[in-house]
Amino acid sequence: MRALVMVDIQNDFCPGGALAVPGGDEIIQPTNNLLSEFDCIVQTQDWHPQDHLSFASNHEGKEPYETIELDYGEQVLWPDHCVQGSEGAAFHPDLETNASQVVVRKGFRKHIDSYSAFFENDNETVTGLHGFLQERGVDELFVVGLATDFCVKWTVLDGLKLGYKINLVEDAVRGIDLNGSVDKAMQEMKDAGVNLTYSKDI
Ligand code: VGL
Ligand code: ZN
Repeated sequence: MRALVMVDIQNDFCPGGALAVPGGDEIIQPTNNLLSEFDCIVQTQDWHPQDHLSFASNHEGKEPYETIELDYGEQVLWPDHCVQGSEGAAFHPDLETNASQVVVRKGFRKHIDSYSAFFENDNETVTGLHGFLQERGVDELFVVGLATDFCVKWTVLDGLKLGYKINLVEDAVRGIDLNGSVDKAMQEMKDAGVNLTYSKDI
């Protein structure tokens, strides 16, 4: 059984948003076109408290895109984005969300960032998505969304580790691209065994 996973298609990751991904809104049409192909549709939603540790504004003297070391490793500091309940955290208004069966929120714990749809960045705290998919008999995922080099990448890598067959829909993802991070992410996902596909082929 297959599922579509739409990662973080939220206003703040689209042009005009607080952490805009170049061309982020271009993925909406191909994503909407895919919905009728799936019986199981999942969305993730980045959902941070205002005092979240991933915001540069919460670290004296730090600017967005600098990095800090945390217990769980390196953390990129971001502009304030996807604050719980804000317009920026809402799904893009053109995204068709009525068919979504579950929304997985992530990044709501002040002290842990969360890129992957499966685990928070400590690699330990679970979101519950794996349990949901297992109970639904899902063994193959089609992943679309934002951003290729962060939340999409970690969702794909964790999903592969958990044993799912994973298809990345290349025309329905876009990246932030910090120092070549999109190319690096694509390589990491390919090395880990992702299958690349296009929305028109699904
Ligand atoms: C994301 C950076 C911070 C993403 C979320 O959705 O890729 N990136 N929070
Ligand atoms: Zn975030």
